[in-house]
Amino acid sequence: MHSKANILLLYTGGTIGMMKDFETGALKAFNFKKLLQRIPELKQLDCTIETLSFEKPIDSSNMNLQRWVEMAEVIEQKYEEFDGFVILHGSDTMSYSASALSFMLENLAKPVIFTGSQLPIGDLRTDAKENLITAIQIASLKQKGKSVFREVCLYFEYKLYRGNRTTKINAEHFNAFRSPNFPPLAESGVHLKVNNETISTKISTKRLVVHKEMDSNVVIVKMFPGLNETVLSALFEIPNLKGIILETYGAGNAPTEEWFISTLKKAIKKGIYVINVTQCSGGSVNMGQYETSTYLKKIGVISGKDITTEAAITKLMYLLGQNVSAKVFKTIFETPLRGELS
Ligand code: ASN
Repeated sequence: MHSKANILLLYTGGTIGMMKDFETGALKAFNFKKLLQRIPELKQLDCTIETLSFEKPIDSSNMNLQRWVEMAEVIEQKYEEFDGFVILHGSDTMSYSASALSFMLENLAKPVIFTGSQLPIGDLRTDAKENLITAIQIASLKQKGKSVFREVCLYFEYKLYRGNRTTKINAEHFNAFRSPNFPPLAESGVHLKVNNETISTKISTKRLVVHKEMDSNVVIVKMFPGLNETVLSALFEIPNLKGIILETYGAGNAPTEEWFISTLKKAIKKGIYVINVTQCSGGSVNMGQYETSTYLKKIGVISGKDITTEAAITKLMYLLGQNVSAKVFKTIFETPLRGELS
């Protein structure tokens, strides 16, 4: 007999559950249970849904490490009870959270689907209903008794993506996300088309392990013509700084000037990890393709390959939190842990 999937819906905040403040006109988080009552369509879904909410829902600009742990703990505590998890989250930092959770949840064998919307669910033209309903259907999807999606995903505007491959690309369009270096896992049209070649088919028999330690002594630096020695070297003097995501040009290129290379070299010698990520919205770092990246490779800069900045910074915080030894840090960073790089 076919048993109904049991889905847990966790509301963390975001536009999806917001309402306009009467006095200021600004959007702010609202009691989500009340809003859910306005979606009678949910009763038609072929699954049972339970809801949970952050005590104080937030605009996702207030997302932080503690709240990632809160989300991970909900999944840890409810893991056996539910077949899938849908996390309602503001779109602004959704790609960071999806990336972070992908690293925090090791051996995940059930779907964790992040979604949200650009317009509140109460708005007449809202994109929230479609996102929410389809995300729940996706989380319920099973084949031969096993969940079809067994990873952290992000669903938005008819596309399901691997969460740690996404980036928010538009502040206004309903089509707000892109996965520049990895194809969608599924597309929703008249039919829900699953892209079988892209989904993780690893069947983990190991128990879910939830990693809660992350280290935020890190920074992202975007290169620009004009970045000077005083500024760059001051950054490396930050007490306790452990790693830097360097957003370089094109295929991982940076200036060849002496001061630049020696500043990086000094930092690496001090034990600070420097990770090379491209500031282009698609494509990969390939150190050694140009002379302007050969030096970086020589001095021990780590290649982020085709990782997004969101996945790079969360992977860095995650690996630092796991106290990965300096000997293997580079190798581990350059190896895909959750399908975040090719
Ligand atoms: N500021 C909102 C948030 O990220 C944006 C949204 O959800 N569309 O919480």
